[in-house]
Amino acid sequence: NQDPLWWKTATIYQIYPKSFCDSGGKGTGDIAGIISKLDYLQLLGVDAIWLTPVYQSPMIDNGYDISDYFAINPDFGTMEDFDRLLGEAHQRGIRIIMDIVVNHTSTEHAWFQSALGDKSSPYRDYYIWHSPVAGKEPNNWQSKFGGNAWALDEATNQYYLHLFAKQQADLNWENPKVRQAVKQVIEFWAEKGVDGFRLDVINLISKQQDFPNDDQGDGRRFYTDGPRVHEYLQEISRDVFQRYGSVTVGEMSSTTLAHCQQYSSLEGKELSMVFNFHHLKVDYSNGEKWSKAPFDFLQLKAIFNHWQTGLNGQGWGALFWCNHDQPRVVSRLGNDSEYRVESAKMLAASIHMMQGTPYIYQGEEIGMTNPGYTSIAQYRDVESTNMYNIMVNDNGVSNDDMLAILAQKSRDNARTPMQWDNSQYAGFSQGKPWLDVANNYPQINAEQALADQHSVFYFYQRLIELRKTVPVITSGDYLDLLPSHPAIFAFQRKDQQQILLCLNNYYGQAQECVLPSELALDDARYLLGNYAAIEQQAVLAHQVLRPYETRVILID
Ligand code: TEU
Repeated sequence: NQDPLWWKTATIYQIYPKSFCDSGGKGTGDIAGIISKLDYLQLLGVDAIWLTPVYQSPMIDNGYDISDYFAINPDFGTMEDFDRLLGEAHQRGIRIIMDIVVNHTSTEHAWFQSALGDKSSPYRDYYIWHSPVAGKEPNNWQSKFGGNAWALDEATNQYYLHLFAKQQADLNWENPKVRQAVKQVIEFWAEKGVDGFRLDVINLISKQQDFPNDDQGDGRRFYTDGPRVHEYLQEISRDVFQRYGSVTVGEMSSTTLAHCQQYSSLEGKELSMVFNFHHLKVDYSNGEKWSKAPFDFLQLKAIFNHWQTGLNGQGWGALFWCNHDQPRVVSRLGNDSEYRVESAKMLAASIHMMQGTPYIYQGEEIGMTNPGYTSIAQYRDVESTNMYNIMVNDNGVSNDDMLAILAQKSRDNARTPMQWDNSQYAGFSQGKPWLDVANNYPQINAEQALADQHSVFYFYQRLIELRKTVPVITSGDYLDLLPSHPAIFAFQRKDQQQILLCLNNYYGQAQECVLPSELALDDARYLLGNYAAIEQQAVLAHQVLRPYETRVILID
Protein backbone atom coordinates (compact mmCIF):
# COMPACT_ATOMS: atom_id res chain seq x y z
CA ASN A 1 0.00 0.00 0.00
CA GLN A 2 1.95 3.00 -1.32
CA ASP A 3 -0.85 5.52 -0.62
CA PRO A 4 0.86 8.41 1.28
CA LEU A 5 -2.19 8.49 3.55
CA TRP A 6 -2.08 4.70 4.18
CA TRP A 7 -2.15 5.38 7.92
CA LYS A 8 -5.75 6.67 7.77
CA THR A 9 -7.08 3.11 7.31
CA ALA A 10 -4.27 1.39 9.21
CA THR A 11 -4.00 -0.16 12.66
CA ILE A 12 -0.69 0.16 14.50
CA TYR A 13 0.68 -2.29 17.09
CA GLN A 14 2.89 -1.00 19.92
CA ILE A 15 5.74 -3.20 21.13
CA TYR A 16 7.57 -2.54 24.42
CA PRO A 17 10.61 -4.70 23.56
CA LYS A 18 11.75 -5.32 27.15
CA SER A 19 8.48 -7.17 27.83
CA PHE A 20 7.55 -8.63 24.46
CA CYS A 21 9.64 -11.75 23.81
CA ASP A 22 13.08 -12.91 25.00
CA SER A 23 14.80 -15.10 22.41
CA GLY A 24 17.15 -16.44 25.08
CA GLY A 25 17.10 -16.82 28.83
CA LYS A 26 18.21 -13.40 30.08
CA GLY A 27 14.72 -12.49 31.30
CA THR A 28 14.33 -9.34 29.16
CA GLY A 29 12.83 -9.12 25.67
CA ASP A 30 14.90 -8.51 22.54
CA ILE A 31 14.74 -7.79 18.81
CA ALA A 32 15.25 -11.44 17.85
CA GLY A 33 12.22 -12.23 19.99
CA ILE A 34 10.16 -9.67 18.07
CA ILE A 35 11.23 -11.21 14.74
CA SER A 36 10.02 -14.60 15.99
CA LYS A 37 6.52 -13.15 16.49
CA LEU A 38 6.07 -11.28 13.18
CA ASP A 39 3.86 -14.08 11.77
CA TYR A 40 1.56 -13.65 14.81
CA LEU A 41 1.30 -9.92 14.08
CA GLN A 42 0.71 -10.57 10.39
CA LEU A 43 -2.16 -12.92 11.34
CA LEU A 44 -3.64 -10.20 13.57
CA GLY A 45 -3.49 -7.97 10.48
CA VAL A 46 -1.69 -4.89 11.83
CA ASP A 47 -0.14 -2.52 9.28
CA ALA A 48 2.75 -1.16 11.33
CA ILE A 49 4.69 -1.68 14.54
CA TRP A 50 5.60 1.20 16.85
CA LEU A 51 8.77 0.13 18.61
CA THR A 52 9.55 1.91 21.89
CA PRO A 53 13.24 2.89 22.24
CA VAL A 54 15.91 0.23 21.60
CA TYR A 55 18.83 2.71 21.46
CA GLN A 56 21.85 2.67 23.76
CA SER A 57 20.58 3.64 27.25
CA PRO A 58 21.41 3.11 30.95
CA MET A 59 17.70 2.07 31.21
CA ILE A 60 16.83 4.36 34.14
CA ASP A 61 13.54 4.98 32.31
CA ASN A 62 13.65 1.79 30.20
CA GLY A 63 15.13 3.42 27.14
CA TYR A 64 13.52 6.86 27.31
CA ASP A 65 16.92 8.02 28.57
CA ILE A 66 19.06 7.72 25.46
CA SER A 67 22.87 7.82 25.63
CA ASP A 68 23.58 7.06 21.93
CA TYR A 69 20.93 7.61 19.21
CA PHE A 70 23.00 5.73 16.62
CA ALA A 71 23.54 2.46 18.49
CA ILE A 72 21.29 -0.41 19.58
CA ASN A 73 21.27 -1.28 23.30
CA PRO A 74 23.04 -4.70 23.52
CA ASP A 75 20.25 -5.81 25.89
CA PHE A 76 18.02 -5.82 22.81
CA GLY A 77 20.61 -7.08 20.30
CA THR A 78 22.72 -5.64 17.49
CA MET A 79 22.23 -3.23 14.59
CA GLU A 80 22.22 -6.33 12.37
CA ASP A 81 19.27 -7.65 14.41
CA PHE A 82 17.50 -4.35 13.85
CA ASP A 83 18.17 -4.42 10.10
CA ARG A 84 16.84 -7.98 10.01
CA LEU A 85 13.67 -6.93 11.86
CA LEU A 86 13.14 -4.10 9.37
CA GLY A 87 13.56 -6.47 6.41
CA GLU A 88 11.41 -9.25 7.86
CA ALA A 89 8.63 -6.81 8.76
CA HIS A 90 8.68 -5.19 5.31
CA GLN A 91 8.51 -8.64 3.69
CA ARG A 92 5.22 -9.13 5.55
CA GLY A 93 3.88 -5.73 4.53
CA ILE A 94 4.38 -4.40 8.06
CA ARG A 95 5.96 -0.94 8.49
CA ILE A 96 8.26 0.03 11.38
CA ILE A 97 7.76 3.25 13.37
CA MET A 98 10.62 4.19 15.73
CA ASP A 99 10.31 6.11 18.98
CA ILE A 100 12.27 9.40 18.91
CA VAL A 101 13.01 10.86 22.35
CA VAL A 102 14.47 14.33 21.85
CA ASN A 103 12.93 16.46 24.57
CA HIS A 104 15.79 15.14 26.69
CA THR A 105 18.79 12.80 26.61
CA SER A 106 20.28 10.52 29.23
CA THR A 107 22.83 12.27 31.45
CA GLU A 108 25.15 9.47 30.21
CA HIS A 109 24.97 10.93 26.68
CA ALA A 110 28.38 12.20 25.44
CA TRP A 111 26.92 15.69 24.93
CA PHE A 112 25.86 15.92 28.58
CA GLN A 113 29.03 14.31 29.87
CA SER A 114 30.99 17.02 28.02
CA ALA A 115 28.72 19.80 29.28
CA LEU A 116 28.72 18.72 32.94
CA GLY A 117 31.22 20.66 35.02
CA ASP A 118 32.48 22.70 32.04
CA LYS A 119 30.85 26.00 31.10
CA SER A 120 33.16 26.29 28.09
CA SER A 121 32.08 22.92 26.63
CA PRO A 122 30.73 23.24 23.05
CA TYR A 123 27.80 21.14 24.30
CA ARG A 124 27.04 23.21 27.41
CA ASP A 125 24.12 25.01 25.76
CA TYR A 126 22.70 21.81 24.32
CA TYR A 127 21.04 21.72 27.76
CA ILE A 128 19.21 24.20 29.99
CA TRP A 129 21.40 25.63 32.77
CA HIS A 130 20.38 28.27 35.31
CA SER A 131 22.18 29.68 38.35
CA PRO A 132 20.62 29.28 41.81
CA VAL A 133 18.00 31.84 42.84
CA ALA A 134 18.39 32.82 46.51
CA GLY A 135 20.65 29.80 46.88
CA LYS A 136 18.01 27.39 45.61
CA GLU A 137 16.60 25.84 42.41
CA PRO A 138 15.91 28.48 39.70
CA ASN A 139 12.13 28.01 40.03
CA ASN A 140 9.48 25.73 41.54
CA TRP A 141 8.75 23.57 38.47
CA GLN A 142 8.14 19.92 39.38
CA SER A 143 9.46 16.83 37.61
CA LYS A 144 6.69 14.56 36.30
CA PHE A 145 8.38 11.80 38.26
CA GLY A 146 8.20 13.73 41.53
CA GLY A 147 10.42 16.33 43.17
CA ASN A 148 11.86 19.56 41.81
CA ALA A 149 12.71 19.65 38.06
CA TRP A 150 16.23 21.05 38.56
CA ALA A 151 19.43 19.18 39.54
CA LEU A 152 22.66 20.86 40.64
CA ASP A 153 25.98 20.60 38.80
CA GLU A 154 28.20 21.40 41.79
CA ALA A 155 31.37 21.98 39.77
CA THR A 156 29.80 25.01 38.05
CA ASN A 157 27.14 25.80 40.69
CA GLN A 158 24.43 25.75 38.04
CA TYR A 159 21.24 23.68 37.82
CA TYR A 160 20.09 21.78 34.73
CA LEU A 161 16.42 21.22 33.89
CA HIS A 162 14.88 17.70 33.89
CA LEU A 163 11.13 17.46 33.42
CA PHE A 164 11.42 13.73 33.99
CA ALA A 165 14.04 11.77 35.97
CA LYS A 166 17.18 13.67 37.00
CA GLN A 167 19.05 11.27 34.70
CA GLN A 168 17.04 12.73 31.78
CA ALA A 169 18.38 16.23 31.02
CA ASP A 170 16.14 18.44 28.88
CA LEU A 171 17.64 19.57 25.56
CA ASN A 172 17.75 23.29 24.72
CA TRP A 173 15.79 23.52 21.47
CA GLU A 174 16.47 27.27 21.27
CA ASN A 175 19.96 26.18 20.15
CA PRO A 176 19.97 25.61 16.36
CA LYS A 177 22.79 23.07 16.84
CA VAL A 178 20.40 20.93 18.89
CA ARG A 179 17.76 21.07 16.16
CA GLN A 180 20.42 20.18 13.58
CA ALA A 181 21.60 17.25 15.69
CA VAL A 182 18.01 15.99 16.06
CA LYS A 183 17.52 16.14 12.29
CA GLN A 184 20.67 14.06 11.83
CA VAL A 185 19.33 11.41 14.21
CA ILE A 186 15.98 11.17 12.42
CA GLU A 187 17.66 11.18 9.00
CA PHE A 188 19.93 8.28 10.03
CA TRP A 189 16.93 6.05 10.79
CA ALA A 190 14.82 7.31 7.86
CA GLU A 191 17.74 6.56 5.55
CA LYS A 192 17.73 2.97 6.84
CA GLY A 193 14.15 2.61 5.64
CA VAL A 194 12.26 3.19 8.90
CA ASP A 195 8.74 4.17 7.85
CA GLY A 196 7.87 6.67 10.57
CA PHE A 197 8.41 8.10 14.01
CA ARG A 198 6.60 8.42 17.35
CA LEU A 199 7.80 11.64 18.96
CA ASP A 200 8.09 11.42 22.74
CA VAL A 201 6.53 14.34 24.69
CA ILE A 202 7.27 16.47 21.63
CA ASN A 203 5.00 19.34 22.77
CA LEU A 204 7.34 20.03 25.71
CA ILE A 205 10.40 21.02 23.64
CA SER A 206 9.74 24.79 23.63
CA LYS A 207 10.05 26.36 27.08
CA GLN A 208 9.06 29.94 27.96
CA GLN A 209 12.51 31.46 28.20
CA ASP A 210 12.03 33.50 31.37
CA PHE A 211 11.36 30.24 33.30
CA PRO A 212 8.99 31.90 35.78
CA ASN A 213 7.83 30.36 39.05
CA ASP A 214 4.41 28.78 38.80
CA ASP A 215 2.24 29.96 41.68
CA GLN A 216 -0.73 27.97 40.29
CA GLY A 217 0.74 24.55 39.58
CA ASP A 218 3.79 22.45 38.71
CA GLY A 219 5.11 24.67 35.92
CA ARG A 220 3.70 22.71 32.99
CA ARG A 221 1.82 25.76 31.65
CA PHE A 222 5.20 27.38 30.88
CA TYR A 223 6.58 24.51 28.75
CA THR A 224 3.53 22.66 27.34
CA ASP A 225 2.62 23.62 23.73
CA GLY A 226 5.31 26.31 24.23
CA PRO A 227 5.94 29.53 22.26
CA ARG A 228 8.05 28.03 19.41
CA VAL A 229 6.79 24.42 19.34
CA HIS A 230 5.00 24.73 15.98
CA GLU A 231 7.99 26.53 14.44
CA TYR A 232 10.31 23.71 15.56
CA LEU A 233 7.99 20.97 14.28
CA GLN A 234 7.58 22.69 10.91
CA GLU A 235 11.37 22.93 10.62
CA ILE A 236 11.89 19.19 11.35
CA SER A 237 8.97 18.23 9.10
CA ARG A 238 10.22 20.37 6.19
CA ASP A 239 13.85 19.26 6.52
CA VAL A 240 13.35 15.54 7.22
CA PHE A 241 9.85 14.02 7.51
CA GLN A 242 8.48 15.37 4.23
CA ARG A 243 11.65 14.41 2.35
CA TYR A 244 11.23 10.76 3.38
CA GLY A 245 7.43 10.64 3.47
CA SER A 246 7.65 9.49 7.08
CA VAL A 247 4.43 8.94 9.02
CA THR A 248 4.71 10.80 12.33
CA VAL A 249 2.70 10.64 15.56
CA GLY A 250 3.35 13.14 18.33
CA GLU A 251 2.83 12.27 21.99
CA MET A 252 1.19 15.44 23.30
CA SER A 253 1.23 15.68 27.09
CA SER A 254 -1.48 17.93 28.64
CA THR A 255 -2.26 19.54 25.27
CA THR A 256 -5.32 21.30 23.80
CA LEU A 257 -7.57 20.59 20.81
CA ALA A 258 -6.58 23.88 19.12
CA HIS A 259 -2.89 22.99 19.22
CA CYS A 260 -3.63 19.44 18.03
CA GLN A 261 -5.62 20.76 15.08
CA GLN A 262 -2.40 22.53 14.08
CA TYR A 263 0.01 19.70 15.02
CA SER A 264 -1.96 17.20 12.91
CA SER A 265 -3.30 19.59 10.29
CA LEU A 266 -4.15 17.72 7.09
CA GLU A 267 -1.83 20.13 5.22
CA GLY A 268 0.99 17.94 6.59
CA LYS A 269 3.26 20.82 7.66
CA GLU A 270 3.91 19.35 11.12
CA LEU A 271 2.84 15.76 12.01
CA SER A 272 0.53 13.10 10.60
CA MET A 273 -1.36 12.53 13.85
CA VAL A 274 -1.30 13.06 17.62
CA PHE A 275 -1.79 11.19 20.88
CA ASN A 276 -3.63 13.13 23.56
CA PHE A 277 -4.42 11.80 27.06
CA HIS A 278 -7.49 13.64 28.29
CA HIS A 279 -9.69 10.50 28.07
CA LEU A 280 -7.18 8.67 30.30
CA LYS A 281 -7.52 11.10 33.19
CA VAL A 282 -11.20 10.42 33.94
CA ASP A 283 -10.15 8.21 36.88
CA TYR A 284 -7.89 10.90 38.41
CA SER A 285 -9.70 12.50 41.35
CA ASN A 286 -9.46 16.27 40.73
CA GLY A 287 -6.63 15.78 38.25
CA GLU A 288 -4.43 13.82 40.65
CA LYS A 289 -3.09 10.60 39.09
CA TRP A 290 -1.95 9.10 42.40
CA SER A 291 -5.41 8.49 43.79
CA LYS A 292 -7.75 5.52 43.71
CA ALA A 293 -10.89 6.77 41.96
CA PRO A 294 -13.76 5.35 39.87
CA PHE A 295 -13.85 6.66 36.32
CA ASP A 296 -16.22 9.42 35.29
CA PHE A 297 -18.21 7.91 32.39
CA LEU A 298 -20.05 11.08 31.33
CA GLN A 299 -16.76 13.01 31.31
CA LEU A 300 -15.25 10.23 29.16
CA LYS A 301 -18.00 10.59 26.55
CA ALA A 302 -17.76 14.39 26.63
CA ILE A 303 -14.01 14.20 25.97
CA PHE A 304 -14.49 11.77 23.04
CA ASN A 305 -17.16 14.09 21.62
CA HIS A 306 -14.88 17.15 21.94
CA TRP A 307 -11.98 15.48 20.13
CA GLN A 308 -13.94 13.51 17.53
CA THR A 309 -15.90 16.56 16.38
CA GLY A 310 -12.92 18.92 16.88
CA LEU A 311 -10.47 16.95 14.72
CA ASN A 312 -12.98 15.91 12.03
CA GLY A 313 -11.86 17.55 8.79
CA GLN A 314 -9.09 19.45 10.68
CA GLY A 315 -6.53 16.95 11.90
CA TRP A 316 -6.02 13.30 12.82
CA GLY A 317 -5.98 11.55 16.17
CA ALA A 318 -4.44 8.34 17.45
CA LEU A 319 -7.10 6.11 19.04
CA PHE A 320 -5.85 4.14 22.04
CA TRP A 321 -6.61 2.91 25.53
CA CYS A 322 -3.32 1.26 26.39
CA ASN A 323 0.38 1.90 26.11
CA HIS A 324 3.48 1.22 28.23
CA ASP A 325 2.57 4.08 30.58
CA GLN A 326 -1.11 3.24 31.08
CA PRO A 327 -2.76 0.47 33.14
CA ARG A 328 -4.52 -2.32 31.22
CA VAL A 329 -7.89 -0.95 30.04
CA VAL A 330 -9.87 -4.14 30.77
CA SER A 331 -8.88 -3.76 34.45
CA ARG A 332 -9.21 0.03 34.43
CA LEU A 333 -12.54 0.63 32.63
CA GLY A 334 -13.90 -2.90 32.02
CA ASN A 335 -14.35 -5.97 34.19
CA ASP A 336 -11.28 -8.23 34.31
CA SER A 337 -13.03 -11.07 36.12
CA GLU A 338 -16.47 -12.43 35.11
CA TYR A 339 -16.81 -10.20 32.02
CA ARG A 340 -13.17 -9.96 30.93
CA VAL A 341 -13.68 -11.13 27.32
CA GLU A 342 -16.93 -9.22 26.77
CA SER A 343 -15.63 -5.96 28.25
CA ALA A 344 -12.26 -6.20 26.44
CA LYS A 345 -14.13 -6.53 23.14
CA MET A 346 -16.59 -3.75 23.97
CA LEU A 347 -13.81 -1.34 24.91
CA ALA A 348 -11.97 -2.19 21.70
CA ALA A 349 -15.00 -1.63 19.45
CA SER A 350 -15.87 1.63 21.16
CA ILE A 351 -12.65 3.27 20.05
CA HIS A 352 -11.88 1.33 16.86
CA MET A 353 -15.17 2.53 15.34
CA MET A 354 -14.18 6.19 15.88
CA GLN A 355 -12.30 8.42 13.45
CA GLY A 356 -8.52 8.21 13.73
CA THR A 357 -5.77 5.58 13.64
CA PRO A 358 -6.13 2.85 16.29
CA TYR A 359 -3.13 1.64 18.30
CA ILE A 360 -3.11 -1.80 19.91
CA TYR A 361 -0.66 -2.18 22.79
CA GLN A 362 0.98 -5.61 23.12
CA GLY A 363 -1.31 -8.01 25.02
CA GLU A 364 -4.39 -5.80 24.64
CA GLU A 365 -5.45 -8.07 21.73
CA ILE A 366 -5.71 -11.04 24.13
CA GLY A 367 -7.31 -9.12 27.00
CA MET A 368 -4.29 -9.08 29.32
CA THR A 369 -4.99 -7.57 32.75
CA ASN A 370 -3.16 -5.64 35.46
CA PRO A 371 -1.09 -8.07 37.57
CA GLY A 372 -2.27 -6.95 41.02
CA TYR A 373 1.17 -6.80 42.65
CA THR A 374 1.12 -6.99 46.45
CA SER A 375 4.55 -5.57 47.35
CA ILE A 376 6.56 -2.47 46.38
CA ALA A 377 9.47 -4.90 45.78
CA GLN A 378 7.65 -6.13 42.67
CA TYR A 379 7.68 -2.68 41.03
CA ARG A 380 10.48 -1.50 38.69
CA ASP A 381 9.17 1.72 37.15
CA VAL A 382 11.14 4.82 38.16
CA GLU A 383 7.94 6.90 38.31
CA SER A 384 6.21 4.38 40.58
CA THR A 385 9.13 3.89 42.96
CA ASN A 386 9.75 7.65 43.15
CA MET A 387 6.09 8.28 43.96
CA TYR A 388 6.03 5.46 46.54
CA ASN A 389 8.98 7.07 48.35
CA ILE A 390 7.45 10.55 48.22
CA MET A 391 3.94 9.51 49.27
CA VAL A 392 4.82 6.87 51.87
CA ASN A 393 8.13 8.14 53.23
CA ASP A 394 7.50 11.89 52.92
CA ASN A 395 3.71 12.32 52.91
CA GLY A 396 2.73 9.57 55.36
CA VAL A 397 0.43 7.58 53.04
CA SER A 398 0.20 3.99 54.33
CA ASN A 399 2.00 1.19 52.48
CA ASP A 400 -1.33 -0.60 51.88
CA ASP A 401 -3.03 2.54 50.53
CA MET A 402 -0.11 3.28 48.21
CA LEU A 403 -0.02 -0.35 46.99
CA ALA A 404 -3.75 -0.06 46.19
CA ILE A 405 -3.06 3.13 44.21
CA LEU A 406 -0.09 1.54 42.39
CA ALA A 407 -2.17 -1.56 41.58
CA GLN A 408 -4.57 0.77 39.75
CA LYS A 409 -2.23 3.43 38.31
CA SER A 410 1.38 2.21 38.00
CA ARG A 411 2.97 2.06 34.55
CA ASP A 412 4.26 -1.43 35.46
CA ASN A 413 0.68 -2.67 35.07
CA ALA A 414 1.30 -2.47 31.30
CA ARG A 415 4.88 -3.75 31.38
CA THR A 416 4.36 -7.31 32.62
CA PRO A 417 5.80 -9.88 30.19
CA MET A 418 3.64 -10.69 27.16
CA GLN A 419 1.73 -13.92 27.84
CA TRP A 420 2.45 -16.29 24.90
CA ASP A 421 1.47 -19.68 26.35
CA ASN A 422 0.95 -21.58 29.63
CA SER A 423 4.58 -22.75 29.97
CA GLN A 424 6.80 -21.33 32.70
CA TYR A 425 7.12 -17.53 32.51
CA ALA A 426 4.25 -17.59 29.97
CA GLY A 427 6.62 -18.48 27.13
CA PHE A 428 8.13 -14.98 27.37
CA SER A 429 11.59 -16.22 28.38
CA GLN A 430 13.46 -19.29 29.55
CA GLY A 431 14.91 -17.19 32.39
CA LYS A 432 13.25 -15.35 35.29
CA PRO A 433 11.64 -12.23 33.79
CA TRP A 434 12.79 -8.76 34.88
CA LEU A 435 9.21 -8.06 36.00
CA ASP A 436 6.82 -10.66 37.48
CA VAL A 437 4.41 -12.28 35.01
CA ALA A 438 0.72 -11.82 35.89
CA ASN A 439 -0.58 -14.90 37.72
CA ASN A 440 -3.38 -15.45 35.18
CA TYR A 441 -1.05 -16.33 32.29
CA PRO A 442 -2.11 -20.04 32.23
CA GLN A 443 -5.64 -18.88 31.30
CA ILE A 444 -4.78 -15.69 29.36
CA ASN A 445 -2.17 -16.22 26.62
CA ALA A 446 -1.79 -15.96 22.84
CA GLU A 447 -1.77 -19.75 22.27
CA GLN A 448 -5.15 -20.08 24.04
CA ALA A 449 -6.52 -17.07 22.11
CA LEU A 450 -5.51 -18.48 18.72
CA ALA A 451 -7.27 -21.76 19.52
CA ASP A 452 -10.57 -20.05 20.48
CA GLN A 453 -12.61 -18.58 17.59
CA HIS A 454 -14.47 -16.37 20.12
CA SER A 455 -11.30 -14.93 21.65
CA VAL A 456 -10.48 -11.24 21.96
CA PHE A 457 -7.73 -11.81 19.36
CA TYR A 458 -10.14 -12.64 16.51
CA PHE A 459 -12.39 -9.75 17.53
CA TYR A 460 -9.46 -7.34 17.05
CA GLN A 461 -8.64 -9.06 13.76
CA ARG A 462 -12.21 -8.28 12.62
CA LEU A 463 -12.00 -4.64 13.79
CA ILE A 464 -8.81 -4.22 11.73
CA GLU A 465 -10.52 -5.70 8.67
CA LEU A 466 -13.62 -3.50 9.06
CA ARG A 467 -11.47 -0.36 9.08
CA LYS A 468 -10.23 -1.34 5.62
CA THR A 469 -13.60 -2.34 4.16
CA VAL A 470 -16.15 0.12 5.61
CA PRO A 471 -15.26 3.67 4.43
CA VAL A 472 -17.57 5.46 6.87
CA ILE A 473 -15.28 4.35 9.74
CA THR A 474 -12.55 6.52 8.26
CA SER A 475 -14.55 9.46 6.95
CA GLY A 476 -17.93 9.55 8.71
CA ASP A 477 -19.06 12.46 10.87
CA TYR A 478 -19.32 11.60 14.59
CA LEU A 479 -22.47 12.06 16.68
CA ASP A 480 -23.01 10.94 20.26
CA LEU A 481 -26.58 9.53 20.29
CA LEU A 482 -27.01 9.33 24.09
CA PRO A 483 -24.58 11.84 25.65
CA SER A 484 -26.25 11.87 29.05
CA HIS A 485 -26.99 8.13 29.38
CA PRO A 486 -25.28 6.90 32.59
CA ALA A 487 -24.20 3.50 31.18
CA ILE A 488 -24.46 3.45 27.39
CA PHE A 489 -21.95 5.00 24.98
CA ALA A 490 -23.81 5.02 21.63
CA PHE A 491 -22.40 6.96 18.70
CA GLN A 492 -23.09 7.31 15.00
CA ARG A 493 -20.70 7.75 12.08
CA LYS A 494 -22.30 9.13 8.92
CA ASP A 495 -21.25 10.09 5.40
CA GLN A 496 -23.10 10.42 2.08
CA GLN A 497 -23.32 6.65 1.55
CA GLN A 498 -23.33 4.93 4.93
CA ILE A 499 -24.39 5.19 8.56
CA LEU A 500 -22.57 3.16 11.21
CA LEU A 501 -23.83 2.81 14.79
CA CYS A 502 -21.71 1.62 17.69
CA LEU A 503 -23.71 0.78 20.83
CA ASN A 504 -21.74 0.05 24.01
CA ASN A 505 -22.87 -0.88 27.51
CA TYR A 506 -19.96 0.11 29.79
CA TYR A 507 -21.42 -1.61 32.85
CA GLY A 508 -22.48 -4.98 34.26
CA GLN A 509 -26.25 -4.45 34.24
CA ALA A 510 -28.49 -4.87 31.12
CA GLN A 511 -29.56 -1.52 29.64
CA GLU A 512 -32.42 -0.54 27.32
CA CYS A 513 -31.31 1.40 24.25
CA VAL A 514 -33.78 2.97 21.80
CA LEU A 515 -32.39 3.99 18.42
CA PRO A 516 -33.41 7.31 16.78
CA SER A 517 -36.73 6.85 14.94
CA GLU A 518 -35.48 8.46 11.72
CA LEU A 519 -33.02 5.62 11.09
CA ALA A 520 -34.01 3.31 8.20
CA LEU A 521 -33.44 0.06 10.07
CA ASP A 522 -34.79 -2.11 7.21
CA ASP A 523 -31.38 -1.62 5.53
CA ALA A 524 -29.50 -2.16 8.77
CA ARG A 525 -27.38 -5.17 9.65
CA TYR A 526 -25.07 -6.13 12.50
CA LEU A 527 -21.38 -6.12 11.49
CA LEU A 528 -19.99 -7.23 14.82
CA GLY A 529 -20.93 -8.01 18.39
CA ASN A 530 -19.46 -9.61 21.52
CA TYR A 531 -22.37 -11.93 22.33
CA ALA A 532 -23.12 -15.06 20.27
CA ALA A 533 -24.88 -14.92 16.91
CA ILE A 534 -25.92 -11.27 17.00
CA GLU A 535 -24.96 -10.95 13.31
CA GLN A 536 -27.90 -13.17 12.31
CA GLN A 537 -30.52 -11.06 14.08
CA ALA A 538 -32.67 -8.26 12.65
CA VAL A 539 -31.80 -4.78 13.87
CA LEU A 540 -34.69 -3.42 15.97
CA ALA A 541 -35.21 0.14 17.20
CA HIS A 542 -35.60 -1.11 20.76
CA GLN A 543 -32.47 -2.88 21.96
CA VAL A 544 -31.49 -4.38 25.27
CA LEU A 545 -27.71 -4.31 25.73
CA ARG A 546 -26.44 -7.10 27.97
CA PRO A 547 -23.55 -6.54 30.43
CA TYR A 548 -20.61 -4.94 28.60
CA GLU A 549 -22.32 -5.66 25.27
CA THR A 550 -21.19 -3.91 22.09
CA ARG A 551 -23.09 -3.91 18.82
CA VAL A 552 -21.78 -2.47 15.55
CA ILE A 553 -24.54 -1.77 13.02
CA LEU A 554 -24.21 -0.68 9.39
CA ILE A 555 -26.96 0.99 7.35
CA ASP A 556 -26.18 1.44 3.64
O1 TEU B 1 5.67 9.75 28.56
C1 TEU B 1 5.47 11.09 28.97
C2 TEU B 1 4.42 11.15 29.92
O2 TEU B 1 3.77 12.15 29.96
C3 TEU B 1 4.12 9.97 30.80
O3 TEU B 1 5.31 9.50 31.39
C4 TEU B 1 3.20 10.52 31.84
O4 TEU B 1 3.60 11.87 32.08
C5 TEU B 1 3.34 9.87 33.15
O5 TEU B 1 3.41 8.50 33.01
C6 TEU B 1 2.10 10.33 33.89
O6 TEU B 1 2.23 10.00 35.24
C7 TEU B 1 6.76 9.59 27.69
C8 TEU B 1 7.03 8.10 27.61
O7 TEU B 1 5.89 7.44 27.08
C9 TEU B 1 7.34 7.62 29.00
O8 TEU B 1 7.50 6.21 29.03
C10 TEU B 1 8.62 8.30 29.46
O9 TEU B 1 8.85 7.94 30.81
C11 TEU B 1 8.49 9.82 29.38
O10 TEU B 1 7.92 10.28 28.17
C12 TEU B 1 9.86 10.48 29.46
O11 TEU B 1 10.58 10.17 28.30
